[in-house]
Amino acid sequence: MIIIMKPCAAQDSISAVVASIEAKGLSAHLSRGEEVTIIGVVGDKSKLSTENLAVYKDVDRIVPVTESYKLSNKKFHPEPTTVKAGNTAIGPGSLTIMAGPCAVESEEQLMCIARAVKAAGATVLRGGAYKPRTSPYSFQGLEEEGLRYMQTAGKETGLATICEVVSLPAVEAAVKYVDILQVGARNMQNFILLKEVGRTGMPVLLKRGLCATIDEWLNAAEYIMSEGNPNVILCERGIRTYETATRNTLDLSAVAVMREKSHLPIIVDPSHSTGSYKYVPPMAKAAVACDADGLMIEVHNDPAHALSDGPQSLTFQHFEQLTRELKPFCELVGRSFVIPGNITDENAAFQNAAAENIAFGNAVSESVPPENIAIRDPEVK
Ligand SMILES: [Mn+2]
Repeated sequence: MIIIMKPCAAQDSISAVVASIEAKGLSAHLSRGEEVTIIGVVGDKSKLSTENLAVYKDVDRIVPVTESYKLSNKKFHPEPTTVKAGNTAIGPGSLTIMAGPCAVESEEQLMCIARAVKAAGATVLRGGAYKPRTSPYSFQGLEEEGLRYMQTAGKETGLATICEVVSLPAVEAAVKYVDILQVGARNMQNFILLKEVGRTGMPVLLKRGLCATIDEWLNAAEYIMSEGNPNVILCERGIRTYETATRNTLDLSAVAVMREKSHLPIIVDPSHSTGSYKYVPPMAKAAVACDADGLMIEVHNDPAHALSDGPQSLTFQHFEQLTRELKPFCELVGRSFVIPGNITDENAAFQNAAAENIAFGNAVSESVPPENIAIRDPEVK
């Protein structure tokens, strides 16, 4: 339930209600708005009699919260939440772009991508060090070595960093190196992992499961928040439907529904949801137009030779073009978005280097799965 205090309720009155809740062994969560303060109650509410609370001074009304998720519920916290990570803040008023390779492949590769995405307006560097792949024979990630490269790239560019964690040892390692932990779609209901990332207190990006309903997704967020961690960012990354023309089906209506149900920031991943670099720009624009707080986009210096998710990765050139095209959409929805630019020449040099395969070395390129190359346009063969 939530207890809505009268406008300008005295602090003594608020404290008295909180004390009575805590005396019954329940927890009280305060949300102070501009006009009213809301007190959310978490725990077995049968221990509390609403009649008793209603007579407390300055209590306006008591509203039951029927949803099983409480801390992530907008009724508990009507104002939108901003999550701070590294040098950036994810929430209302700005558009956050998280960009980078699907998988961290080498230090040089990550550095060149980090510089390119920063110049184009990204403020968060993504990169997988632990890759939960559909096939056990696919590249599984560089693990802690990849995390170290993420930290170096973050320090050198000033970008915040995000990396997926797939196990408890991965959480233990990642907290030392990156700014945001990501729980991937396949682990959305790995409740042990959710509790563990909750206990870190670090920002957590929670991707929606392939077949998860919005209620299940918010309950997963609740697992993290109930460990005392309010820094949860939601990420819509496409759901499984009967459609096979795209990798998944991007459910943009989830952004609108989340705005109504939750105060947590929500970002959209047009890369994994579509599976093709061609569909990333239009879906990215649609996500900004429907008021998402940010985007997560896979960018690679040489998509045809990417060790993971090459077909859906944008080149530097495509990514720069996309962020320029996103500017007017940001203005329409009242979100600030800055493109620092100015290192274009440097980017071009990196792309040339990639083309000559310096970043990878021949050993890696020989192991490229042929389907990664075949699926790309003739222009990037
Ligand atoms: Mn990927």
